Amino acid sequence: MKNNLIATAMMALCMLGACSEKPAAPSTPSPASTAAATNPATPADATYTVRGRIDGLPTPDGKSYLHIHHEDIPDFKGRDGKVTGMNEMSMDFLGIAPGVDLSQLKVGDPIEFTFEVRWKSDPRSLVTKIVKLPPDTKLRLSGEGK
Ligand SMILES: [Cu+2]
Repeated sequence: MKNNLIATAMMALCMLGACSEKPAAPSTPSPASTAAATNPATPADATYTVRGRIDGLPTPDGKSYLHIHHEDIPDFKGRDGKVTGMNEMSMDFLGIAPGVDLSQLKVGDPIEFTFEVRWKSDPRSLVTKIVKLPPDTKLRLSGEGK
């Protein structure tokens, strides 16, 4: 009985985001994760369109991913559906939809991108669109002019 209570309390903590997320992907992408990226098993829980700057691009050896320093996402919803917001951060995006062309992008490019979030299936985040912004675009990112 006591153990049940502890387990319940720990589950509640997890739902509040107290647990750290599991690593998003194995170090080498497997065919299964590629399949998941192109054919998610569940509908998106939310979709966000955000501005940011390209911090890194995927390499064929799978050692680097699409890395974006994104602006604040004030309407970001947590696993429980409540709006928690997400501060600006530099973040790996492992899921990239087949229609997204990364070939014209380079590190440092300002972009506006759209990504879907799925809490119940992989990929956790799936980038579905990237639009390049003018090179002189001022982004609200730390270390850059407001
Ligand atoms: Cu983020």
